[in-house]
Amino acid sequence: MLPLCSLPKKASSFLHTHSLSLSLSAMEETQIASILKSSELYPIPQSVKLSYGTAGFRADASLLESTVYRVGILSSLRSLNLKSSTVGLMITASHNKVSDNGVKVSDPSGGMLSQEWEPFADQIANASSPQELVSLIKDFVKKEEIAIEKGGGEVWLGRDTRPSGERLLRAAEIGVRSVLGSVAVDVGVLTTPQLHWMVRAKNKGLKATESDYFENLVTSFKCLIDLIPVKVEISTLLLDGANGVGGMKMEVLRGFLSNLDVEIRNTGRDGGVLNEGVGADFVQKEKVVPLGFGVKDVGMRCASFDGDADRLVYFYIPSESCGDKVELLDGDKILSLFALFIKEQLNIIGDEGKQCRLGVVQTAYANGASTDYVKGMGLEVVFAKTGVKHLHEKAEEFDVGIYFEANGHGTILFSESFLSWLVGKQKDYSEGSDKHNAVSRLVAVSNLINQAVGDALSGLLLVEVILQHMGWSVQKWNELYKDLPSRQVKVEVPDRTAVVTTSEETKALKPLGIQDAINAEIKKYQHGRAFIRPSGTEDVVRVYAEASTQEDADSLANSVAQLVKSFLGSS
Ligand code: NG1
Ligand code: ZN
Repeated sequence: MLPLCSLPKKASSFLHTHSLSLSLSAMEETQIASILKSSELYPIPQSVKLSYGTAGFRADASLLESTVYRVGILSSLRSLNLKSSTVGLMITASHNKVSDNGVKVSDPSGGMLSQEWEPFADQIANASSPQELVSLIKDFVKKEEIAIEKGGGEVWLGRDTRPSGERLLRAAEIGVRSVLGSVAVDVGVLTTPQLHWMVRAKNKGLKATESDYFENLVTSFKCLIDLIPVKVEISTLLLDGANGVGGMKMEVLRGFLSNLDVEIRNTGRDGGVLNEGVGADFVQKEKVVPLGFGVKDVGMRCASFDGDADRLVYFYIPSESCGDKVELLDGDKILSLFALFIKEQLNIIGDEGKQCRLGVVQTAYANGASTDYVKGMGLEVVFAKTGVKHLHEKAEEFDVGIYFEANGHGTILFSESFLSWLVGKQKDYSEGSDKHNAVSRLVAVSNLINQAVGDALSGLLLVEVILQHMGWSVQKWNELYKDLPSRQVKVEVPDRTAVVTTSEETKALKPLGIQDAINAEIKKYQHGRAFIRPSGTEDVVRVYAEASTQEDADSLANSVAQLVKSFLGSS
C-alpha cells in the first residue's frame, strides 16, 4: 500500500483543496492516492472524445493508453460490485485496421458489460485530469455502494495479436491494481470469445483455462459427429484467418479434431496484415474473395473469421468467369442453417419438443429474404438494435434463442430450464432411439456453441457438423433461400453524431428532412429498403440498401450516401 506521505504533490493538494481528508478514512485516502498516482502515468490525449459505443472503446492505438488504464479501474470496480466475481477485459479492435485498438469488458456472466455502467465508462474515459477521475470514481462508488475497502477484485486480461496489445495490456494491469487489493491476471493472446467463455466458466466454478475451452469444443464436436445418421465424405474447408488470432487458434484446435479437414490461409505469418483485404468484415461488405483466394478455389467451401474471431462468414467462388466475386453465406444464412437443424431435432422429439420456444433475433441489417425464410419455418423473429449486447438480451427470452448479425456475429442461447429438461429427457428416452439422439444432439450443441458471445471457432464447428449431418455441400446450403441484393457503404462525415435514429434504427430523426429525402429515393426502386445510422465503432455513417437487383441496391446505396454527404458535409 502507498503511505500517504508518498502522495504526489498534486494529489495532496487536491485532498486539501477539497477538504476531503477530514472525512475520509485512512483506507479511502490510500485508495485515492493510489489512483491519483497511477493516473499521472496516463494523461488523457488532447481533444479526444471517446464513447463506449457498440462494442467498447476503439481508436487509433496511440491514443488509447489512458482509456485502457481507466477501463482497468472500472473492471476492478465491477468485480468488487459483484462480490469479487471475475471480470474480463479484452484488448482488441476486432475487424478494424491494425493500427487501431480497443478495449471492452466482459461481465462475470461472460456477456457484455452491463449497459448501466456504460455512462460511467464514458465519463471516466473522458475525465480531463486525475482529480476529475478520482472525483467521478468516488461518486460512483458511493452511488453503487461498492465495498471498495474490502478489496478482492479479480480481472482477467486478454488481447488479440495487434502489436499495440502488449503495451495496452500493461496499462490495463496498472488500472486494475490501482484499486487496492484487486488482482489482474494476464491470460495472454486469445480470441474475444475465448476470454468471454473463460470468464463465464470461471464464475460458474467450471474448468476455465484455454485448454478447457479447446477440450469442450473437441468433445462436443465429436459427440455431434458420432450422432450423424449417415456418414459422408467431407471436402477440405479453406479458412481465411484474417491474419489474426482466430487462424492461430484454429491451427491448435484442428490438431485435436478428426472429421474436419481445414486448410488455413492468412495466418498472419506469411506477411499479411491484420484485416487488410482479408477477414469476415471485408468479405461480407465487399462480397469479393479475400487475399490468398482465387480461381484455383472455384466451388470450394471457404470461411472467413474477423480479426478477433467473433465473426464468421462462409463463401465460395461460383465460377472462373465471376472474377473475384463470391457467393456469400453470411450470418443470416448461418442462423437459418442452425434454426433448421434445431427445429429438426425438436420435431423428432415430438409434441414435447414442439413446446420449446425457439426464436430468432436479427437486426435491421438482416437480409429481408432470411427473415421471410425463418418466419416461413414457423419461428418467432424479433428485431434488436445493432450490437450483440442488444441481440443477446432478446435471445435470452427464449428457451432456445438464435441470434446473428448479418456480419456473422451470433450464437445460440439455451435457457437453464430448457437445458435441464433436455438432460432429464436424455435419461428418460432409451439410448440409441431417435428421440434420445435428438436430445443428445441438442445438449451437445449447447456445449459446442459459445453461450457467452458469438464465437467464430465454435460457430464454424457447428456449421461443419450440420453440413455433414445433412450431407450438404456449401452450394446446397446456399439454396435455402436467395438473398435480396443488398449493399452497405460507409460515409465519412465531420460529425456522425448529427445522425439520430429511431430506437429500431431504421428511420433518421436528424438531420431534419433527411428521412423524407431517403424515402423519396427508396420509392424509385422495386423492393427498395434503405436506412442510415452512425457507426458505434468507426467514425462513419453507415448506409444500408436492398433492392430487387444488385445494380438497384448499389444505386440506392449510392444515392442515400450522397444525401448523407449533402446533409452532413463530407470530411
Ligand atoms: P457499428 O460500427 O456500430 O455499425 C459494427 C457492426 C455491429 C457489431 C459491431 C461490433 C455492422 C453494420 N455493424 O458496429 O454489427 O458487430 O461492429 O464489432 O456490421
Ligand atoms: Zn470481432
